[in-house]
Amino acid sequence: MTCLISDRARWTVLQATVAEYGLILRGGFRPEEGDGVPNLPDGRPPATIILIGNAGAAMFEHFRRSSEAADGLAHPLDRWSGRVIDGIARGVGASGLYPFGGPPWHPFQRWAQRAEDVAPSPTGMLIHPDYGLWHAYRGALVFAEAVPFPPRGRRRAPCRDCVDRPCLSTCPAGALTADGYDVGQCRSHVVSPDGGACRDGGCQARAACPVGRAFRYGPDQAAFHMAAFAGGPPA
Ligand code: B12
Repeated sequence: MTCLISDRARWTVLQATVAEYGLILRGGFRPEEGDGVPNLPDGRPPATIILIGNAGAAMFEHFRRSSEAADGLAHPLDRWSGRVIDGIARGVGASGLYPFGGPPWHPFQRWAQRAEDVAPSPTGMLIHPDYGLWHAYRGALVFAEAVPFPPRGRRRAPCRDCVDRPCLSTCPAGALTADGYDVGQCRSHVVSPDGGACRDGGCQARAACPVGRAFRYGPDQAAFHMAAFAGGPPA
């Protein structure tokens, strides 16, 4: 078949499509044994995975105007992500996989490290050189065929040059330290009378990171994610 548009143009078109929802393409990879990528319904392994995610406030501005944000049902952001990304997937001959809906969960953080310049931070979240900790993954496009994507970069992980590590000393509950992340301690503090700063402003340890401050979530978005975390299953 003759290729009428270049690889770069295909990527640019897909980028523009996801941007209509405040989303961004987060790179791609060719799945290999051990990546934990499920086979296609016909039993073949997929040839391409392209990740879709969010950084900063753009996605939340779209989500907050959606029917899912207003219908009062559970998991509005997950349902919005599923509807939007399933629609995008249908338009490009792919199917969608999602970070939510488990357990078991698809290993999105492992996939992200295959696709783009992110690395584990001491918080458990992946840090991005531009977005810092202010980003997440909303889904993946799964293609049977080899679809082109830009090569992964080689940027240095910001945490490697961070001496002060404020993410490990700021948590008011002492739930995030060099010893790890104590989820129970975090949740108990967030729902307690002393947890107002975390409930209203989001995770204080995350906010202490100096990287990507321009992408910091606004108060509504921070409070939304924290309420989802405090209320039960992962956001
Ligand atoms: C279970 C889960 C949680 C559990 C963690 C339980 C635990 N003790 O580890 C809880 C509910 C505590 C949690 C909380 C949060 N989570 Co969470 N979580 C997940 C989920 C659904 C599954 C993780 C998993 O087990 N994967 C399976 C294994 C096999 O996958 P893996 O990639 O190989 O394994 C990685 C993770 O386990 C990770 N990890 C290990 N310990 C921790 C601890 C934390 C806090 C995190 C975030 C990751 C992490 O390291 C592994 C290697 O990279 C993922 C989505 C996904 N599908 O991956 C989101 C995910 C990891 N969470 C995410 C986020 C953003 C959060 C929150 C910050 C949400 C929020 N409120 O904004 C909070 C942190 C709490 C806070 N103070 O704000 C993002 C991280 C994005 C990033 N930049 O890396 C993910 C990828 C979801 C997404 N949509 O993007 N989460």
